[in-house]
Amino acid sequence: MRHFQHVSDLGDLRAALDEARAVKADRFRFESLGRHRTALLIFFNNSLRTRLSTQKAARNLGMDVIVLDVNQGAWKLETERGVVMDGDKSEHLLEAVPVMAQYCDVIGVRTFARFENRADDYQEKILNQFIQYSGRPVFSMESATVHPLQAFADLITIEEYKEKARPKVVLTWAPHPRSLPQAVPNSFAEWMMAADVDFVVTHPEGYELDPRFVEGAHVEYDQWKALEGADFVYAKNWSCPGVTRPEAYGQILSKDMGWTIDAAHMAVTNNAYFMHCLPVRRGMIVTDDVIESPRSIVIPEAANREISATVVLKRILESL
Ligand code: AN0
Ligand code: CP
Repeated sequence: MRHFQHVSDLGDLRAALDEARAVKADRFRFESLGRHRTALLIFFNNSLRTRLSTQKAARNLGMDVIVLDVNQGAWKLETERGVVMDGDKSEHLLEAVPVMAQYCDVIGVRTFARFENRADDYQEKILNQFIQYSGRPVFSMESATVHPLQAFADLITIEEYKEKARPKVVLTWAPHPRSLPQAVPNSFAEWMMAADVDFVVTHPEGYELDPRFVEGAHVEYDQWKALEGADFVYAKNWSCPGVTRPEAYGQILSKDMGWTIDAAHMAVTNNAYFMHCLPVRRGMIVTDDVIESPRSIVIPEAANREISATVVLKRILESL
């Protein structure tokens, strides 16, 4: 595997999950694979889990790691070609990317959706410039439209906790005070559609996810109905994807606190496990009692970020 953005990049998903289980059982088994190889992790946006788990994964494989926070210490980067750079941006991505590539073998990039232009975001303009101008394998650490390391960790977690062969997994929108990207729900949907689960998505009108991620998925606008009999509840806020409401792309259409996951919502499920990628806002997305309950698996879910990243970096190293 060279680049990593989509579930299809892993090939056979069953084999990837078996590999994840093997890596988790012995995470240092491949510690000579990354010797004298350097991973460069570039952050345009904040991160706690991705920043730590991806470094840990690289070290499991014996790699060296360099972390760069572009907006704190590096020159501010211009990303548009043809502009007169008379503003606050000192360097262009077209020089910065090939320079960064000189010092590493693999590049991870966190670059959130900017919500300025839907086409730019949905074409993954920034991530693709890294692919095009670095000549290195590039993996998404949450880019404009996808968060594949998260979705892979989520699927590993569901595999570990499921109590039946084909569990019912519900992705539910929940309220949040800020405009958030669609990357997490997009990737979660993409991975659930590829997995052996009964997948249902629920959200208010206007929050329809891009068809490239939810084509063929069961969408249920009544959250209570969607949650009935669920084995896993995956809560996440996202802003308007601009599918049915193009003019509202990236905006907040609802702050309906009736969608917050509380004990009453969990009561209609099949004693479901509660999942969230974190960071989560308590009282908005989920109540304290639900996230603190024995059925909340948000911490083991975060722990599996190290496993998904180890498998992904291992596969990239094997392709070098
Ligand atoms: C980001 C998002 O919703 O995409 C990162 C989640 C992993 N969340 C926030 O910015 C709060
Ligand atoms: N879930 C996740 O990617 O968290 P961070 O934004 O803290 O990396």
